[in-house]
Amino acid sequence: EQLVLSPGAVLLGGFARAEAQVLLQAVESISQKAPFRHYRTAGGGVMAAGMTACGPYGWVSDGQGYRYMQTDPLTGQPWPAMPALFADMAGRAARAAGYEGFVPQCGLVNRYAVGAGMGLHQDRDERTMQAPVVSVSLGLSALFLWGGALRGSPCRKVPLHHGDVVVWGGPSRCHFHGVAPIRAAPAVAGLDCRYNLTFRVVDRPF
Ligand code: MD5
Ligand code: FE
Repeated sequence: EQLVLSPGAVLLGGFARAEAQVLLQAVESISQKAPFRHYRTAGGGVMAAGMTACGPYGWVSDGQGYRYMQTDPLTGQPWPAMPALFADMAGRAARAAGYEGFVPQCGLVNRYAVGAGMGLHQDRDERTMQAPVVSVSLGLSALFLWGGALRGSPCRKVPLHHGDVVVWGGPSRCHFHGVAPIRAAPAVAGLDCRYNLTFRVVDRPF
């Protein structure tokens, strides 16, 4: 089912559910080459979500700030290649939401253990804010916190479940957002954590 959350933001309920197991196998293979790690925040804390990436660019954070890099600082190697099924799925989801020609340059993988969340922030490290961000939820459910253009704007709470895909484009692309701490629950699809795959265009015109 398709739900327009606001102009440009579309929730595709269960869109990736049938592909979840192969997506998860690809996550496993990526994390063998580029292990999950916990980056430091600008404020000096440590992010609760473990992160890795695939494709030409990976998002990283260290003492020098937030940015995209073409190599993994942990291994010194290029990030693992973007699996064809990732790029294909992201392209199909974007098209279903009304965005034609979405070809991601970064597949960021976030892993949330029970109790882990992500504070309110904007995604603004991409040179191109024209392209949407496609995000895929796998495993345990999350309560997504969806704010507005200002940090102080009220947040909507959007439950995201295994297999749900959200395409964040148009005005919503720059909204503040976060993830409430993941609540303990019976395993979903054999997972006792939540993964979120987010697909981004980093520096190509869209
Ligand atoms: C997550 N990850 O569930 C989310 C999914 C991140 C991050 O926020 O930065 O890794 S991406 C959700 C998103 C992206 C772009 C815009 C908006 C939401 N939005 O307007 O709410 O791990
Ligand atoms: Fe974000």
